[in-house]
Amino acid sequence: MKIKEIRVIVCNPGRNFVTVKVITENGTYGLGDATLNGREMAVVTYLEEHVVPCLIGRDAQNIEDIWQYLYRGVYWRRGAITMAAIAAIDMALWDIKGKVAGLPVYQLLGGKSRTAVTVYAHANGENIEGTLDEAEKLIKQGFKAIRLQSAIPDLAVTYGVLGDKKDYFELQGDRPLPPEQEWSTKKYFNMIETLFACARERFGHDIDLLHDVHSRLTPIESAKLGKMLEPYNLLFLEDASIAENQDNYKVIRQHTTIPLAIGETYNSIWDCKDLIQNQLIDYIRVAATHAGGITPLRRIADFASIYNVRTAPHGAPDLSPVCFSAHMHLNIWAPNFGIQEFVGFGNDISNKIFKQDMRLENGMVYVSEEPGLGIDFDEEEAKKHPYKRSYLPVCRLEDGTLWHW
Ligand code: EZ4
Ligand code: CO
Repeated sequence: MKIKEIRVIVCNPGRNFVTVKVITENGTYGLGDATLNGREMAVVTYLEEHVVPCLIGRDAQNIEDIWQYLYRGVYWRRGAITMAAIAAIDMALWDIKGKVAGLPVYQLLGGKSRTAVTVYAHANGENIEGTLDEAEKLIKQGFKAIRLQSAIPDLAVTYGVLGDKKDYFELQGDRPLPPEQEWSTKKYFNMIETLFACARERFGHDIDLLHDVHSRLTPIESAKLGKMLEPYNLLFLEDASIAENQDNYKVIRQHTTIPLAIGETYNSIWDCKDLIQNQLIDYIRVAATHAGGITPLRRIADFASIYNVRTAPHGAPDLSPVCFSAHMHLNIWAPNFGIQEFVGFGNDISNKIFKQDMRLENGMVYVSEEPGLGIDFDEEEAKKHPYKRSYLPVCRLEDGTLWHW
């Protein structure tokens, strides 16, 4: 089953998505996601210039060998750009294998470990009340787990709550240079405990609550936050401190029993290894798109399972529906699956481009039963919504110092 052609298509139904289509000689094709938010075109070039020429004529059935060939065969291993490129090829090959077998990908992984996948939704607000009003709407829709983020009073813009930059993603053409946001740990600490205290008072203790620090805190500040939030029983605290210095998590762990989650920026099992085997985290959040695809995510999940670490794949709006679908197949199989981040199935435009039949019911998502990943891609529709240069925000302290982001 030789690979005949590989197409790399960038579209923007609101966010940029890099989609890879691997086509075999007999016409079967598979889809993969190679989106690297804010650096999309670097991955496109990596694929077109360096990966595609190596794969034409190779047997699409040998997923493992192709993965090893692209990973080990390159002297320059790892890195976000390389791993996003490998990820997209890997997903597409699993998609093809499923189509050939006439089975959804989760069946190839070992079948279902659960009936559906519990997801957590985002409640973002300009203030505590606004965030809790959002949370209430989500609870009424049936969500059982909610991530709470609130803007910090007296700061220009807080990450995850874009404030006056909310319309950034509505802008047409190339977007302005990175939006700038402010950070003050002192002001954040004045707000954050109240947010969770009010949430527990208003919603009780049955609902699962989560929070993402976006790596804004030093380890000792994270430890303090963990202790501060312990009474409110969070499902996990995400990205408490920066991901590069994993010793941070030893410091945090010494001080607090709050469950910790990290990994959305990790590119390989090597990035996860020490945190997992030292049991310094409770949830590993690697994304299929950013850590090399389904093949390595399965390996990471198995490795994590022997150290009591559960999976909680990244699910932000800049991961395409192809990645979400790949996560769904992994989630429904992984014995140590924890929870999936979920921001909806996309807008009207993206739903015309990416066609899928996953469904949300009572805070749980049901996997597609179609062969392969269960997702299709309308190239003509995609062409109507071309790439727009966009950036992630940067973060400064109030005196102008560039902070963790
Ligand atoms: O900042 O996906 O948990 N979700 C997040 C996201 C990430 C973006 C980066 O591209 O932290 O909002
Ligand atoms: Co995050």
